[in-house]
Amino acid sequence: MDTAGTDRFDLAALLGRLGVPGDGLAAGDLAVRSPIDGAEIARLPSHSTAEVDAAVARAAGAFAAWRAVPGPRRGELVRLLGEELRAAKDDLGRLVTIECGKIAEEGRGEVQEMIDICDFAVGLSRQLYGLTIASERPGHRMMEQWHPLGPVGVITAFNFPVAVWAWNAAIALACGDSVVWKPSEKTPLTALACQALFARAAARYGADAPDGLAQVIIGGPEAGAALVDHPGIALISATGSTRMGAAVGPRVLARHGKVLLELGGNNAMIVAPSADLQLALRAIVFSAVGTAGQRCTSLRRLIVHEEVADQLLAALKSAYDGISIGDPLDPATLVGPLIDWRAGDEMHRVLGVAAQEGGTVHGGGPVTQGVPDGGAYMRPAIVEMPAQTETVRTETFAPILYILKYSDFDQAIALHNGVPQGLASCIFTRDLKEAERFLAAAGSDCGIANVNIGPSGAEIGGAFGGEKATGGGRESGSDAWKAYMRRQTATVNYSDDLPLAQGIKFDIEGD
Ligand code: UN1
Repeated sequence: MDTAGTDRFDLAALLGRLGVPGDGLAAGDLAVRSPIDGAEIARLPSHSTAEVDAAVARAAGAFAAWRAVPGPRRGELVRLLGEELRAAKDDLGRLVTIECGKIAEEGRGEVQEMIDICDFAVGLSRQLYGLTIASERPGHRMMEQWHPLGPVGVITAFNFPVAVWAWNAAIALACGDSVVWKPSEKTPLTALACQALFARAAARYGADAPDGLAQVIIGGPEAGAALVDHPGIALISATGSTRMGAAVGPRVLARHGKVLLELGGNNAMIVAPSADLQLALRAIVFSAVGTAGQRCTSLRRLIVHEEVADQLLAALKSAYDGISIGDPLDPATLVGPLIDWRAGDEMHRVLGVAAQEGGTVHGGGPVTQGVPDGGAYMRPAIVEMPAQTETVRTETFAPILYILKYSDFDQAIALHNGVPQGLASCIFTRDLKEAERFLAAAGSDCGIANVNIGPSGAEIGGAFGGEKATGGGRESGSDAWKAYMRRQTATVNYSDDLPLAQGIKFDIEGD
């Protein structure tokens, strides 16, 4: 099945264990490449618009049946999916590494994130509760109830090729919705593997899991657009760039659909003079170079107090020098390749612009020794910037960390919030007042704000998402499930009278 001729990753056996049928993986129009060496690993047929329509029709049928299944029974299917994921953790994690290039440890971590959200959704399936609200009318009861919403369209990015689907699918299924998933065209194999694991869970579950409950659409932007514009999709949950979100959002709203957007971040850390610098250093390195800087939560801006800037920068440079860059399947590697050379070239271009804007660039070039040929292996870069220029304000999906200095706390907050995006943020400080000011209304304007923790690597239990150009959506934990259900305010009159709200009198003849 390996279109390069040799099955260098033992992919056929891996896909076989995951339950992905071997036929049809080598003859399509969509070339799939491993970022490890840039060579082709599969060719999948893209779905046509007519096939997207057919999938949505199946999803509508599945929804009609699934919404009538009691919530806790729906949770049982998600529990079985979690079991399948536990059993397949190493295999699916390896496939994630082969297809998107993140290191093996992070590939497995991503599958763990799927297992965690399944566990969460199983509990949630017994907790889809609403409020009772004090009615102003005598003999009346007012309540809020939550009903399944409809087929959910999930559009995901290459960098978390499986976890973000699980955040959506586990919650949507528990909420009584069907799911149609359009993964990134760069990572369709992991999607087929998830689909196969879901099919295993559904086969164990029983007949009340209807056909078409979870489906995958393979293809590029046209397939995504067909889903976005389809009136049968009640909610589009889309993860990607701010540009993609600006295109998708209005199109869904124009057809009165619902939208949940997880778009770009430009995440910062403030390092205060009282910070534990050793702790900060570890958090910076993980969040700035982990996943090769390709998380939406990756650390991109370091806003450091001038008193500790030199010391921290020296420690950072030496930590960066020691980072092992190479084959992500090698357990000793901390930084794997970028997704492709387009991303590598873009990193190179952006560093050039940053230098023109007055930045001093450390690192950042391609790595050619000790790495597999063909992959976009780049040395992570640190860039000392004189100001928060347009380049700093723009998200580049690569391991570039801009350093800005500050002298007073208000200035640090102003720099921190002075970007279009608003996803993840953090401060390292031992000063309680600073920590609280960072978390207060006039502090960080982001959806995620941490104290003495880096911006990336959020747990599934909280709501995940951000403000401003990040799109405003929330998924995963907390009450993010409410986006996947429709809210109904219901009032019941158990009196013998018909009092009107607001005390309005509207007596008809004969009263
Ligand atoms: C993403 O990069 O799209 O908080 C998701 C994190 C992960 C999820 C990242 N739990 O870094």
